[in-house]
Amino acid sequence: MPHPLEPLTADEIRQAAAIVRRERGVGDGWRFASIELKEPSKADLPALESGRRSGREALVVCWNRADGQAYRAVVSLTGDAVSGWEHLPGQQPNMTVDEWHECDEMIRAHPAVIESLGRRGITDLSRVLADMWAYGAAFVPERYAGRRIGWCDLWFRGSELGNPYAHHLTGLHPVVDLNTMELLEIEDNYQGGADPEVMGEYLPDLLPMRLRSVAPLEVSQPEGVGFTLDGTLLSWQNWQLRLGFNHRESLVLHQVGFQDGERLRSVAHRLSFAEMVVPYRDASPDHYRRTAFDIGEWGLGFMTTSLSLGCDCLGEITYLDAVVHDSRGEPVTIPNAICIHEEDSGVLWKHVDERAGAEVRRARRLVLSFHATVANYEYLVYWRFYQDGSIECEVRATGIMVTSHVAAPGSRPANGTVVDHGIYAPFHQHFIVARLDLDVDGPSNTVYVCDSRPAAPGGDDPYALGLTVASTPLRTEAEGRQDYDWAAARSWKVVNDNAANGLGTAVGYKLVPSAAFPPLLDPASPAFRRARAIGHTLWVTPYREDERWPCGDFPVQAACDTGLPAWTGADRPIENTDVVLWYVFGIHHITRPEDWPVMPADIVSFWLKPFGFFDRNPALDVPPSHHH
Ligand SMILES: [Cu+2]
Repeated sequence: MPHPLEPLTADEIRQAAAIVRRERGVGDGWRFASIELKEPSKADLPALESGRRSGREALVVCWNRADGQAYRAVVSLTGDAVSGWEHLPGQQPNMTVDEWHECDEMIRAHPAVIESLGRRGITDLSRVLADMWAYGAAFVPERYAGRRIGWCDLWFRGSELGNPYAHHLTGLHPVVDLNTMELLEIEDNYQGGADPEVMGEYLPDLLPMRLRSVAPLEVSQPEGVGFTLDGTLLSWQNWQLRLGFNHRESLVLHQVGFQDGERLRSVAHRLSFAEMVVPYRDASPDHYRRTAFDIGEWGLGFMTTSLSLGCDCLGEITYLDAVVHDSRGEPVTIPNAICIHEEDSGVLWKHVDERAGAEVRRARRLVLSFHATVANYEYLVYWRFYQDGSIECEVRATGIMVTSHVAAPGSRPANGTVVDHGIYAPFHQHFIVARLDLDVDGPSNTVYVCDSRPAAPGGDDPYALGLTVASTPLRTEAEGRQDYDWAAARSWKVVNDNAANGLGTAVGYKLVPSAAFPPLLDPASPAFRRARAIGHTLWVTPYREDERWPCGDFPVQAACDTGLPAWTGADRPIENTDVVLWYVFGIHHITRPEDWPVMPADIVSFWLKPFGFFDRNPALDVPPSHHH
C-alpha cells in the first residue's frame, strides 16, 4: 500500500481519466487540465496511515472544448467511480502544455502570419516561435468575452540553435481561440525597419568570445550519503519528512518533523509554493497584457524539467522521477525531477579559546530541489534543512528576460532598461506565495508579530539603551494581514502556547522575513485586483482542506482574486488553532544589462528558525571533522 500522501502513479492517472471518460462522457473533444492526488484532510490522515481506513482519491479538472464548460471531479480510485462532479461555470482551468504546442504550430502555419512575417523579411518558419500567454479578464477584448483566449509573442532565432528569445518581432501579436485553435486576429504595428543588431546568444559555439578556464571542483562522499529514503520518507540528521509532488506546486514537503531525543516533534504539516504572480510594469502594446501566474496558469509541476548530474547538482545525488500528464489524460514521466543531496555549508559554530584552542564544527545541509522552466524563465527552488533546526527556502531566477525593440533608435524607455543595441527589458516583479502549514509541536498554534522597539530616555535607562520586543498575538484573519516593517525589524513567530520548553517558555518557530517587497501597484489596477494576495507580506488563515490557491482556484482570465482576500473576509479566529501562513516574497526585477542575454541567477530566500523550540543550541552534538 502506498502512503496516503504519495503522488498519483502513472497507472492511477490513467485510471482516473478512464473513470471520468466512462462515467461522464468525457470524450475526444475534451481536455484534462489537471489530475492529482486528492490529499486526505489532516483529520482523516491518521486513520489512513495506520491502515484502519483505506481509499485513494483523485481530483480531476477537465473541460469540453465544444462549449467551454469546465468540471471538477472527485474520483474514487479504490471504488472505481466518480464520487463528485462539480460544474464550474465561467471558469477557465489552467493552461496546458498541449495548447501551447498546438498554438505554436497553428500560428507558424497560418497564411496571415506567414504574410506578416514575410513583410519583415522572415521566410524560414522553422526559426519562428509563437509563445502563447494567458490573459487576465480585463485585457481580453470585449468581443471575445467568455472564450478561452491566448495571445502570443513571435520570436525569431538568429540560427537553428540560436536563442529563441533573442529577436522579438515587436508589434506582432496573434490572438487565438484556444478551444477551436483558430487565429482570431493579428495585431501588427510593423512600421518598417530592420531587426536590431544584438548579441543574444549563450551557446558556446555561438559566442563571440573564447571560454575562460576553470579548474575542476569535485565533491565526493566516499562512504555514501548521510540520508535514507524509504519510498517518499526521507530521514537525515534528526530531520524526517515526506516528499510529495503535483502538477501545480511541483515539490511538496509533508509532515516535517525533528527527532529530539525520544520524541519525533512536528514542525510543519505541509510546505509548498502556492502561487507566483509576475506583473510586467510597462503599459506599451507589447507588454501591457503580461500578468503571468506561473503556478495558477501553467503549474510548476507541469513545468518541472529533468536535472542532470554534475551540472544542475554536484556531489552524491539521489533523483526522484515525477509523473504529470498531458491534456488527453495520459501520464507523462519527468525523469530526475527532484534532486536530494547533502552539501557542505561552511562553519556551523566555532570558538577559539587560549587554553582549549579552536573548536570548530562544519555545517552541512540537506537540499531538496527542482527546476521549472516557464517559457523564457527558469525558477530553481531549494528547500534546505540544517543541523541546527533551521529551514531555508531559496529561489533562483534565471533564463532569458522578455525584451522588445525601443520605440525609436537611441530612445530610453521609462519602464525598462536598454540591455542591448535597440532592445530593452521591461521592469517586472516575481511575487511568490509560499504556503506554510506549520504545526509546531502539534496543530494548535498562534502567530505573534514581533516588533523591536527602542527605549525612551529616562527612568532607570538614562542612556536610552534598552531594546524591547513587543510580541502581539494575531487573533483574527484581519490582524493576520501583515506587512513588513523595517522600522521595527519585524518578524513573526509561530508559537505553541500549549507546549513549554525546559526554560518554561512556549515553543516556537520564527519566520525570518527576507526578500519581501511592496507591490507598488494601484489597488484599483486590473493586475492588482486579480492578485490581491500580493498586497501583504504575510497572511494567516485557519487550516481548511480546500483553501489551497491564494489567487483563486482558476486565475486564468480571472477578474479578481477569489483566494486569500475572499477567505480572510470572514475574519475567522486564528488564535491557538491550526494555522496556515502565506508568505509573499520574491524578486523585484529592475532589469540590468548584465541580465542579458541569459540572466545570472538572482537569489532570494527566507528562513524558518527554531525560537525556543529547543532548550539550547541543538547542534552541540555535531562531531568535529577529520583534520587533514
Ligand atoms: Cu525577472
